[in-house]
Amino acid sequence: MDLIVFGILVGFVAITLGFAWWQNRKAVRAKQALNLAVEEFPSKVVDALRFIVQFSQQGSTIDPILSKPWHGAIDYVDVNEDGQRELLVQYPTGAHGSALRILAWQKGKFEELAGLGVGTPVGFEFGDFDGDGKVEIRTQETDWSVGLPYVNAPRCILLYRWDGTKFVEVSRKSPSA
Ligand SMILES: [Ca+2]
Ligand SMILES: [Ca+2]
Repeated sequence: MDLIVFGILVGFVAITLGFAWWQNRKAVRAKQALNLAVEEFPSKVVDALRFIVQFSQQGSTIDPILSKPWHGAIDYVDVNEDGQRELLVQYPTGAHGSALRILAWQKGKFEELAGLGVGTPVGFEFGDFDGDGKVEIRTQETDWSVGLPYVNAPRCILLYRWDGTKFVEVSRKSPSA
Protein backbone atom coordinates (compact mmCIF):
# COMPACT_ATOMS: atom_id res chain seq x y z
CA MET A 1 0.00 0.00 0.00
CA ASP A 2 2.77 2.41 1.01
CA LEU A 3 4.52 1.62 -2.25
CA ILE A 4 1.42 2.60 -4.23
CA VAL A 5 1.12 5.90 -2.31
CA PHE A 6 4.83 6.51 -2.91
CA GLY A 7 4.38 5.73 -6.59
CA ILE A 8 1.45 8.13 -6.84
CA LEU A 9 3.46 10.82 -5.06
CA VAL A 10 6.44 10.34 -7.36
CA GLY A 11 4.12 10.43 -10.32
CA PHE A 12 2.46 13.62 -9.05
CA VAL A 13 5.83 15.30 -8.45
CA ALA A 14 6.99 14.24 -11.91
CA ILE A 15 3.83 15.64 -13.51
CA THR A 16 4.15 18.89 -11.53
CA LEU A 17 7.80 19.29 -12.52
CA GLY A 18 7.00 18.40 -16.11
CA PHE A 19 4.18 20.92 -16.20
CA ALA A 20 6.37 23.62 -14.65
CA TRP A 21 9.12 22.87 -17.16
CA TRP A 22 6.63 22.98 -20.04
CA GLN A 23 5.16 26.28 -18.75
CA ASN A 24 8.65 27.71 -18.47
CA ARG A 25 9.57 26.54 -21.97
CA LYS A 26 6.38 28.13 -23.27
CA ALA A 27 7.19 31.40 -21.46
CA VAL A 28 10.74 31.37 -22.80
CA ARG A 29 9.48 30.73 -26.34
CA ALA A 30 6.84 33.46 -26.01
CA LYS A 31 9.50 35.89 -24.77
CA GLN A 32 11.81 34.96 -27.63
CA ALA A 33 8.98 35.44 -30.13
CA LEU A 34 8.12 38.80 -28.58
CA ASN A 35 11.74 39.96 -28.63
CA LEU A 36 12.00 38.89 -32.25
CA ALA A 37 8.79 40.73 -33.17
CA VAL A 38 9.88 43.87 -31.32
CA GLU A 39 13.23 43.77 -33.05
CA GLU A 40 11.73 42.88 -36.42
CA PHE A 41 8.99 45.48 -36.54
CA PRO A 42 11.20 48.61 -36.64
CA SER A 43 13.44 46.77 -39.13
CA LYS A 44 10.43 46.32 -41.39
CA VAL A 45 9.50 50.00 -41.00
CA VAL A 46 13.07 50.91 -41.93
CA ASP A 47 12.99 48.62 -44.97
CA ALA A 48 9.75 50.25 -46.10
CA LEU A 49 11.20 53.75 -45.64
CA ARG A 50 14.37 52.82 -47.50
CA PHE A 51 12.23 51.56 -50.36
CA ILE A 52 10.26 54.83 -50.46
CA VAL A 53 13.38 57.00 -50.32
CA GLN A 54 15.06 54.94 -53.04
CA PHE A 55 12.13 55.52 -55.40
CA SER A 56 11.65 59.19 -54.62
CA GLN A 57 15.30 60.19 -55.10
CA GLN A 58 15.54 62.97 -57.62
CA GLY A 59 18.75 64.46 -56.26
CA SER A 60 17.32 67.72 -55.09
CA THR A 61 20.64 69.45 -54.42
CA ILE A 62 23.83 69.37 -56.44
CA ASP A 63 27.07 69.61 -54.54
CA PRO A 64 29.00 72.43 -56.30
CA ILE A 65 32.28 70.78 -55.32
CA LEU A 66 31.53 67.18 -56.22
CA SER A 67 29.03 68.22 -58.95
CA LYS A 68 26.84 65.34 -57.85
CA PRO A 69 23.22 65.28 -56.78
CA TRP A 70 22.70 64.43 -53.16
CA HIS A 71 19.94 62.16 -52.05
CA GLY A 72 18.26 61.32 -48.83
CA ALA A 73 19.16 58.10 -47.10
CA ILE A 74 17.83 55.74 -44.48
CA ASP A 75 20.04 53.73 -42.16
CA TYR A 76 19.35 51.54 -39.16
CA VAL A 77 22.44 51.51 -36.92
CA ASP A 78 23.10 51.59 -33.17
CA VAL A 79 24.74 55.04 -33.07
CA ASN A 80 24.59 55.59 -29.30
CA GLU A 81 25.75 52.05 -28.45
CA ASP A 82 22.88 51.19 -26.10
CA GLY A 83 22.36 47.84 -27.83
CA GLN A 84 19.37 49.00 -29.87
CA ARG A 85 19.56 50.36 -33.39
CA GLU A 86 18.31 53.83 -34.29
CA LEU A 87 16.47 54.94 -37.42
CA LEU A 88 18.72 57.48 -39.17
CA VAL A 89 17.02 59.69 -41.72
CA GLN A 90 19.14 62.14 -43.68
CA TYR A 91 18.02 64.52 -46.36
CA PRO A 92 19.13 67.68 -48.20
CA THR A 93 18.18 70.97 -46.61
CA GLY A 94 18.65 74.58 -47.72
CA ALA A 95 20.99 75.46 -50.59
CA HIS A 96 23.77 72.98 -49.78
CA GLY A 97 22.92 71.59 -46.38
CA SER A 98 22.36 68.13 -44.94
CA ALA A 99 20.14 67.25 -42.04
CA LEU A 100 20.09 64.10 -39.97
CA ARG A 101 17.32 62.96 -37.67
CA ILE A 102 18.01 60.19 -35.21
CA LEU A 103 14.96 58.26 -34.06
CA ALA A 104 15.03 55.66 -31.33
CA TRP A 105 12.53 52.80 -31.12
CA GLN A 106 10.91 53.27 -27.71
CA LYS A 107 7.76 51.67 -26.34
CA GLY A 108 6.53 50.60 -29.75
CA LYS A 109 7.24 53.80 -31.69
CA PHE A 110 10.05 55.91 -33.07
CA GLU A 111 10.89 58.92 -30.89
CA GLU A 112 13.35 61.60 -31.97
CA LEU A 113 16.56 61.19 -30.00
CA ALA A 114 18.59 63.93 -31.67
CA GLY A 115 19.07 65.92 -34.84
CA LEU A 116 22.18 67.22 -36.59
CA GLY A 117 22.61 69.68 -39.41
CA VAL A 118 25.56 70.91 -41.47
CA GLY A 119 26.00 73.37 -44.31
CA THR A 120 27.47 70.87 -46.76
CA PRO A 121 25.65 68.33 -48.91
CA VAL A 122 27.92 65.37 -48.07
CA GLY A 123 25.51 63.87 -45.57
CA PHE A 124 26.40 61.68 -42.60
CA GLU A 125 28.21 58.38 -42.13
CA PHE A 126 28.19 56.04 -39.15
CA GLY A 127 31.03 53.92 -37.79
CA ASP A 128 34.25 53.90 -35.81
CA PHE A 129 36.22 56.51 -37.75
CA ASP A 130 39.00 57.22 -35.24
CA GLY A 131 39.69 53.62 -34.29
CA ASP A 132 38.86 53.99 -30.58
CA GLY A 133 36.22 51.24 -30.70
CA LYS A 134 33.34 53.69 -30.26
CA VAL A 135 30.82 54.67 -32.92
CA GLU A 136 30.89 58.17 -34.36
CA ILE A 137 28.81 60.14 -36.82
CA ARG A 138 31.03 61.65 -39.51
CA THR A 139 30.16 64.64 -41.65
CA GLN A 140 31.75 67.77 -43.12
CA GLU A 141 31.31 71.46 -42.46
CA THR A 142 32.52 74.47 -44.43
CA ASP A 143 35.53 76.19 -42.88
CA TRP A 144 34.63 79.87 -43.13
CA SER A 145 37.70 80.97 -41.12
CA VAL A 146 39.81 81.60 -44.24
CA GLY A 147 37.26 84.03 -45.66
CA LEU A 148 36.69 82.23 -48.98
CA PRO A 149 33.31 81.84 -50.70
CA TYR A 150 31.43 78.55 -50.33
CA VAL A 151 32.75 76.83 -53.46
CA ASN A 152 36.39 77.57 -52.66
CA ALA A 153 36.23 77.37 -48.88
CA PRO A 154 37.97 74.37 -47.37
CA ARG A 155 35.94 71.84 -45.45
CA CYS A 156 36.61 70.21 -42.16
CA ILE A 157 35.66 66.70 -41.11
CA LEU A 158 33.52 66.53 -38.00
CA LEU A 159 33.00 63.58 -35.72
CA TYR A 160 30.08 63.45 -33.31
CA ARG A 161 29.61 60.94 -30.51
CA TRP A 162 26.81 60.20 -28.03
CA ASP A 163 27.76 61.44 -24.52
CA GLY A 164 24.84 59.76 -22.77
CA THR A 165 22.32 62.54 -23.35
CA LYS A 166 23.24 64.10 -26.71
CA PHE A 167 25.60 63.95 -29.68
CA VAL A 168 28.63 66.18 -29.11
CA GLU A 169 31.42 67.17 -31.48
CA VAL A 170 34.53 65.17 -30.56
CA SER A 171 36.79 66.05 -33.46
CA ARG A 172 37.12 68.71 -36.14
CA LYS A 173 39.96 68.66 -38.62
CA SER A 174 40.76 69.51 -42.21
CA PRO A 175 40.52 66.59 -44.68
CA SER A 176 44.25 66.83 -45.41
CA ALA A 177 45.24 66.60 -41.72
CA1 LIG B 1 21.12 52.73 -29.92
CA1 LIG C 1 35.47 55.75 -32.79
